[in-house]
Amino acid sequence: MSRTTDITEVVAAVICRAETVLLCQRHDGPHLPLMWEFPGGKIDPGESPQFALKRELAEELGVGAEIGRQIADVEHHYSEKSVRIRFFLANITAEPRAVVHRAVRWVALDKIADYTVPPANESVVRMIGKAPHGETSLH
Ligand code: DGT
Repeated sequence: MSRTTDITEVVAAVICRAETVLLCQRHDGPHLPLMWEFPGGKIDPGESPQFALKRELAEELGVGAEIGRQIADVEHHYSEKSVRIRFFLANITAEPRAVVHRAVRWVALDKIADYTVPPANESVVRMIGKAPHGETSLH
């Protein structure tokens, strides 16, 4: 079997609002416990990345969403699995609720370094921490 078939395809949303970004805390568990991730999840068979991300944001945050451009494409290998995560800018239509996460929080961009993120997210966090406002907004 080729290695690429073992990669889990994931999408995640970078949702910025007034110098903050939405981070979601994972539950205490075996995989990435209590880390702060961007909302999103696995792409189901037959879904486009954008469709999958809209579905995940509805399921995880209880909101509608507008998906913007892709800002990063990261491959990461955990000991037990490999993921490819595509990160998209997005806007949401309502205040998010922690439907599946332990907590959701709007984090000031200059405080984001205080949050422990999954290793696969570190380059994206550095990028948005430095980006001028116009580059993280959808329009
Ligand atoms: P699972 O694997 O079905 O037990 O459930 P999760 O919650 O571990 O996995 P899921 O469906 O959210 O898939 C996302 C995978 O990507 C998971 O291995 C965690 C990893 N990941 C790394 N950074 C992020 C991120 O910023 N957002 C999300 N949603 N996943 C991330």
